[in-house]
Amino acid sequence: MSKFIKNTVGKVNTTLGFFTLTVVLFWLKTYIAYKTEFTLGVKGAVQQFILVLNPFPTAIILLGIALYFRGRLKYWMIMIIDALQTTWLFANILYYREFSDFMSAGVIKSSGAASNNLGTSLGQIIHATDFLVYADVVLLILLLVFKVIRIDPRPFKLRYAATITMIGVALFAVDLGMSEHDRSDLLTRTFDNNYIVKYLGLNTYAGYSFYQTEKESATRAKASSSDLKSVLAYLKKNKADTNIKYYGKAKGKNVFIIHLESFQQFLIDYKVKGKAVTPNLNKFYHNKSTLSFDNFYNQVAQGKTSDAEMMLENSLFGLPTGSAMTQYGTSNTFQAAPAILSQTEGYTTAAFHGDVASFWNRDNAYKSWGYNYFFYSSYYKEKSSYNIGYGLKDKIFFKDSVKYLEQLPQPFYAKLITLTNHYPYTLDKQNQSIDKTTTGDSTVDGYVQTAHYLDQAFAEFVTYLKKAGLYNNSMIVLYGDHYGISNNHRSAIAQLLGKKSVTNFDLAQFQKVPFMIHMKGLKGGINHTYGGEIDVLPTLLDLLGVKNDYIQFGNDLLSKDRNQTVAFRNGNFVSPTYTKIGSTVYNSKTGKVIENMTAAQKKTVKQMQNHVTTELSLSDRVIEGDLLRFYTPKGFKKVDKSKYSYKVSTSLKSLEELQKENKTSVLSKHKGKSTVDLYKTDAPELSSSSSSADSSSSSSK
Ligand code: GP9
Ligand code: MN
Repeated sequence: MSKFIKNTVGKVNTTLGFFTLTVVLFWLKTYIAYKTEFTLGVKGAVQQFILVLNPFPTAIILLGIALYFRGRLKYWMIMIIDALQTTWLFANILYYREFSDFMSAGVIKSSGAASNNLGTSLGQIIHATDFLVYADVVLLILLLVFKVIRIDPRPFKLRYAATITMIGVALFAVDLGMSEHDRSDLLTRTFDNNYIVKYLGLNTYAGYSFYQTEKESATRAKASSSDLKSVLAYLKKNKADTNIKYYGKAKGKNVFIIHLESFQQFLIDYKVKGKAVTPNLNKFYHNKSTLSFDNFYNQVAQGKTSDAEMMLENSLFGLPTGSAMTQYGTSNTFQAAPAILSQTEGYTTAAFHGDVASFWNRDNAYKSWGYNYFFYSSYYKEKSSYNIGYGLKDKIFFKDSVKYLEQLPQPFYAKLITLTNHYPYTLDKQNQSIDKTTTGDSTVDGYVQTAHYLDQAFAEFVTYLKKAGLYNNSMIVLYGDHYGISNNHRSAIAQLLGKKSVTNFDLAQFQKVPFMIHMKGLKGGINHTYGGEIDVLPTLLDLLGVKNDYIQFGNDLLSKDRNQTVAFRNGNFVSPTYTKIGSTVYNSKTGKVIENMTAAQKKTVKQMQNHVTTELSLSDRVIEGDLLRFYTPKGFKKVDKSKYSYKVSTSLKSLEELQKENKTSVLSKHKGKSTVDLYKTDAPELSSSSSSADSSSSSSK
């Protein structure tokens, strides 16, 4: 036995032995950091396995570079590479502690470390124990210096070095393959830095981030203010007039944007076995003070939710691939709804969401958009039963948002992003209160159950708004972000719609999502204009009576003379007359293919196609060239991201201070007495605590 130990220890005196020891130590500390410093949301055995595996491939490849060097130099190369990798780990531990996100190349390049206040607060976030990540590097150097480990000066055979590189590459391929299998489109869709680290490791994340940033800054550098000319000319030509009947009707009101996750229009008034799936939303939809749009389409691409958010709050399209919010949200200049409303109308702006802050890069993009507050998962009480899928269950999310909502000075602009109605539409038994559909497609049939749950959660929130006095002085905007059932489920879709089969035209119609605007005194009704997510911001700004000189690609949905051709991100379009999918043109009234088009029809369709292609490409040019940095409308000040922090302690303190100086919050209006008790929910997860809270409040009366 002792011989075995001696032999093994002896191996450390060979190049391969020393290399292996360095790799293992680097792996160990990375893994410990994964577990203790970052919240990677690892779920299930496969992800756990990938996490264990992922530090190895790049460590082997990178440290392996040293093996191509001669003599003693290869040892020092190993140590230099090890120290560099460790510094990247160290920097990310600190950065993550402050921002709940990984450091991106963009942040480093734009000396964003300073603009994110990292420099000033470094002293507060650094712990003495953080330096322990360097322990193995220091130890190995000392062991070499004091010759406890002897340097093996013999050249390392080239073919062995190459074999080690190949092992690294092979392991990388395994890691990538398993990751893609578990989470497809990992690299192209760019959801979340956490994902890249969870699946591919910190080093790969570094490479990925630098590659993306380089690509982006190249286009950015090429762009100039003259590129704006064609954009401005296009917008001038296409701007629709405002509708005097509605202009300014919502001036000064609070604004609620309620993001209905994966919610499609077909759910409105839809029944399963005679029971309405969304009775409360149906009522809201048909309310005489609700403007409801029944030809409103989602226009998202791969960026899904983030594309919807980008369109809704900037009236800029998402990108053909990936997510504009992740790729450009940190570095670009924006003139988004929150910034416009807070700067020009004095609104307090806040986003609420029960997922981690880094998903879709919200933590950075929201700063660029001028959100004063962003309440994400860390702001909510975490309990495993409170979560499903990506995060908090909607009923708990809405209820627990109230304690922050009531502190916002009015008027406010509050966006609440729901989550439970998300693929794969699973819901725990105790929350199921409607039967599944019976198409036999297991990813489809749960959809009505989570939608039903979302409907109930929404109703509970509305009841609270009424009790708290918010219902009558707010404009409540609802929208579905994108489809819930993808086009891959043709047969299930046909069954849901009561058809034998569905055509591509039907699938285009299936992209409708709800869009509703409710406000006391608003002349409501079902509006049939054709529009999409790109049109929301100009519509809302007109209702709020805000002067709109911004670069926006949509048009007020209430305008009488608007162009009703709705672009899908892939260049297809729908309109009241023609629908074009690929090269096939349909009559939008009948849904039939137009076989032999007349010359006049061809000309019209061509014009429509031109319009669509132009608006998409100009919007891309604005984002990819960061063109808004060259255009600041009068009365608007460029957003300074460094002024915003979404750190829990900072926001809570700021809200507390606001209560003293500004007396307009709901809390102030209730003389400092919280309105949280007004909130009633039947969420079973809260039943024991809420009943004890109820009994304690009643006994104190
Ligand atoms: C995650 C949530 C879901 O935070 O917004 O995004 P999606 O998968 O719908 O794009
Ligand atoms: Mn979504």
